Amino acid sequence: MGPLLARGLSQDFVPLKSRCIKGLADWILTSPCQRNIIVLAGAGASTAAGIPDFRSPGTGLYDNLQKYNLPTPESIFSLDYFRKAPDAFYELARDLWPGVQGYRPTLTHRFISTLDRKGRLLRCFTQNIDGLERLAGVPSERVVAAHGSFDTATCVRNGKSVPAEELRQAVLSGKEGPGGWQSLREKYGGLVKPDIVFFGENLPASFFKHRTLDFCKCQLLLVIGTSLSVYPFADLPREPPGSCIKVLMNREDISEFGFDISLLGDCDEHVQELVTRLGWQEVLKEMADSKTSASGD
Ligand code: CNA
Repeated sequence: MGPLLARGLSQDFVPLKSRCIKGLADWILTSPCQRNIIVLAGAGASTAAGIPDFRSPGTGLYDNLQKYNLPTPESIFSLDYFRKAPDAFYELARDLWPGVQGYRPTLTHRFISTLDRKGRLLRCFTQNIDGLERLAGVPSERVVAAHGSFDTATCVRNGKSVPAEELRQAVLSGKEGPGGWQSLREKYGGLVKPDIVFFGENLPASFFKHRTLDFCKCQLLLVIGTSLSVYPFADLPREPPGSCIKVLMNREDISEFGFDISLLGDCDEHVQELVTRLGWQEVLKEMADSKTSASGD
């Protein structure tokens, strides 16, 4: 065992025997069965569902916003720009609103849910706003939606809460007309936005609460499908104790974060190998069943 693999051992800490999927599977199977795993998820966990990420060259949302004529790609999630020109965000929100396009959880989401069912998941911190972790069965209390969600909505002018369903209907109805977002604006005295976190806005209180409470218990950190370029989320890999094993599953290498295992490529492919080695065939079966029911067979 190398010195790095043995660092900071506590009594109930199982060291990593090898820096590969097999080593990871062995660790999960042999470490004491308690909630000691934290997942940090990003848009890459959902690309296999058909939802583009932000920054992948060519396919990412930031390379495909030309039709909105934005000053910068980030403007679409900027509060100042939204106040001046809300049309672009409202149009995009039609596609992103969970349930509207019928996006289904990926193998990665189902694996996270299985970690929970097996009593291993302490928390899933997600930057995603697609709600697919919960759709895969991860209980709400195990998910920290660090960049907010479409579950609630607020008027950006006066802070009034607005029923999310009312906003959803307005977004789907478009700008004009009795049910459109202009009439919602008039009704509430200002533009209404879902409580997803725009650039410059505060993260939800649950992010700070669980950042403080959870990471000291974390023995395995799984970082999946994120460029780790949005802060303060990108600081989270530095939170666990030194003994924590850190694993990356991502298409691009972000080794500056000091991972013990870097599994580059599609996360679903690594998850497939991992669940096979774990003997958790139910994850693959669930995935196959969901594909069958989605295709109406
Ligand atoms: P990002 O900056 O676009 O990075 C995505 C990362 O995932 C990149 O490093 C890709 O290489 C990698 N990636 C893409 N597909 C895969 C795959 N199949 N397997 C493994 N890796 C893959 O997105 P981040 O999540 O890092 O940035 C945070 C933003 C993105 C948050 O504010 C989110 O709200 C926002 N976002 C969310 C969604 C969603 O909810 N599904 C979609 C697009 C953007």
